[in-house]
Amino acid sequence: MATSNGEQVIAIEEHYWDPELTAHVAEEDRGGSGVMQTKLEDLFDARIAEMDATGVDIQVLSHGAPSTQRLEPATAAEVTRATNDRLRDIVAQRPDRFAAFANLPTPDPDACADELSRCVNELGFKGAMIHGLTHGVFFDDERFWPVFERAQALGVPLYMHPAVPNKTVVDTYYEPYVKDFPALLNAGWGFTVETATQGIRIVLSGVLEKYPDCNIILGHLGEGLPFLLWRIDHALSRPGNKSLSFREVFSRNFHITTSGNFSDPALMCSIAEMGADRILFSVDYPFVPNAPGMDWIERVHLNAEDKAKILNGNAKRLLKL
Ligand code: GRE
Ligand code: ZN
Repeated sequence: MATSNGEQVIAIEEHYWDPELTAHVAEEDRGGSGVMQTKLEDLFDARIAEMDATGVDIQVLSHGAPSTQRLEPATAAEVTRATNDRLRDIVAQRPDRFAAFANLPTPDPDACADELSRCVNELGFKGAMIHGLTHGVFFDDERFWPVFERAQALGVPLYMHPAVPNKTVVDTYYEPYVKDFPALLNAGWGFTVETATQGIRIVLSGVLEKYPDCNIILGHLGEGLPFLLWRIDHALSRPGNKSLSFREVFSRNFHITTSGNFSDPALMCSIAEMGADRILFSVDYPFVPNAPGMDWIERVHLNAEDKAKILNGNAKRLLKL
């Protein structure tokens, strides 16, 4: 295991599916079927064999999109608690290979902060992951601010993951192309637009002024935001806009991961904007296989110190692994 020069490999956006949770999610909202479903639901055999074969030491497990974000409000808290308990049992079987991010019952905002505390304090989880909007509401909504407060108090990060966009967005932006290019709605583009928007809205909301030690993680090398940071920052500083340094907040509160974006130029841009201390390795298994991610990070042109931070050091610090 590990890389060829012995560096431990921690991958932090690695998905699974809980069949009992999936039963509560509408079929068109589920992000996979067939072979993908088999891989998502396999936790121990094919998954660990592929980790062994490619050198991934630890997967920080998270549910696939949309996780618990589209549950009915009345049952969200209960279904989410049961899902998190089962995830704890999975990690407990292989604590040497797995850690976990909590699912939060966002359809019932008042239940989220306490579930985060329970997951961190009692189940040993390392943070939480949110998948897109909750019944049309972004996570920067003030109803979710207690989660930012709690994450800061607990010292754990909140990972903003994509989900398939709202129907109105799909119809207006993508509809004529979806039949021939279904991935346009997810990793091909729709995911990126929605999650970059979520990241920007979190900065604009002011929640990170109130909870300045709260850490936010974005996957896919920051959903394009490092590349656009200068332009966003410059435009939002023009007269007529409220006073806010977008760059300052983004650089202080955000970390990004390499999930599903194994691009040398995109990584170089991200390091130039954010620094190697803010970049964490991840694959996005099983939507993306481990091998291309591991091949890429092995050969990418970085000094050994920065590579070690990206492969494990930053994750150990941010997730307290
Ligand atoms: C992902 O995490 O990358 C993902 C999903 C669901 C569908 C497609 C996809 O979670 O790429
Ligand atoms: Zn993912």
